[in-house]
Amino acid sequence: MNRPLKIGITCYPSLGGSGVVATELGKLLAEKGHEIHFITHSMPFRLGKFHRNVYYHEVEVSDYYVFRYPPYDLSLASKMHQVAKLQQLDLLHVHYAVPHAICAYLAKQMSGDQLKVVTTLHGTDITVLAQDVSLKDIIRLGIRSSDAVTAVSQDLIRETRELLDIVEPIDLTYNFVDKRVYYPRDCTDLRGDFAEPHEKVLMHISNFRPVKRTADVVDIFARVSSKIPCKLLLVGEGPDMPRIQAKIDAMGLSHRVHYLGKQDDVAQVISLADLMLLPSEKESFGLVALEAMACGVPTIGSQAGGIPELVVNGETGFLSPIGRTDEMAANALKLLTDPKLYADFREACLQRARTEFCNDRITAQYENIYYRVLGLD
Ligand code: GMT
Repeated sequence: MNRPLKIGITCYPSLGGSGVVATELGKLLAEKGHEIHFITHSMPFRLGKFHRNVYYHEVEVSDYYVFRYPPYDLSLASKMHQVAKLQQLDLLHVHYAVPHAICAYLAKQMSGDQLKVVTTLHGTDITVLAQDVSLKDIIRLGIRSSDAVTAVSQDLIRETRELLDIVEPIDLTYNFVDKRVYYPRDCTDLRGDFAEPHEKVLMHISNFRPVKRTADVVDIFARVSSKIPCKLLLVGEGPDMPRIQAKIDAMGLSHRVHYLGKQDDVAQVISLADLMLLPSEKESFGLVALEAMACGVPTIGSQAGGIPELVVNGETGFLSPIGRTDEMAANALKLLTDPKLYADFREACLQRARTEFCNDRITAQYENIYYRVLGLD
């Protein structure tokens, strides 16, 4: 049994799968006896109530009048150093390369080499930002100067190597769900608010950005609802939402669609669904497909990025080439009209989520990485 660690965690606290994973990881590590210090610009939104061994340090940014752009990155780096010194942190675990890996690098310069840095890549920090010439070299510096780098799928590792010429090792650490939170919830009462007993429920959850291809969600639903009675539940908010609402209206589907907006209790919401739709253009992992899998809900989606590492085509869902909404709709209908097939998929989902992507397994992988970089393995 190795000693408990003091770990600083930095993430985007207010949005996205990366913030969710970082916050859940911090809470789980704290339960295992490690001391966790979140260093972020606001309280991580999944942190919730008071947790033993969890501390929160807010980064304050100078708004001195000469600054056209307030220097958040420098304030974060200073705060990381201050917290590391005061709390005698063993390491900083930063989620998302920009600017967090660079800030951790600066903090390490201030604190000394004993402060180790672990960087987790989540996707768009590489697939989008590493293609931006104004950021590419500094992202490479952040990655190369980290003591360990992890990525949430093999596909993301491949892309990081290709885009940034990284030859150093990158650990694969898949995302996870807490099995005490993500399981099929009883929705007997609630489901009636959204669908009649004979209707199927299709769901999409995202930030409604172009990369999610939410227009494809509507196309798939239109095809399915032309064949069987069903409802579409849209969860989340984002820039494409007005366009999607207009498309739904124009297709005469408004009476079949419910807009739930942003929701916190995702496991409860997902348990309302029969199918999750994830036809993304790009997805380094696709956390929502895992959340659905853990609630026994198969995913119909695209073969983009890391999704095939998570959703086993023909076992826990069906995957098609990006944009093939005809095939996706046909697969949805196949599952929704065959109760035996659906029951098999549901069981396979629960099994896979509880084993391959279970919190105990992935948390232990991160701990092994921490002990390794500290020379305590
Ligand atoms: O695009 C999003 O959904 C948000 C983004 C983020 O930074 O949180 O998600 C990325 O990280 C998630 C957690 O690791 C992954 O599940 C998503 O697949 C990934 N998004 C993309 O690759 C587009």
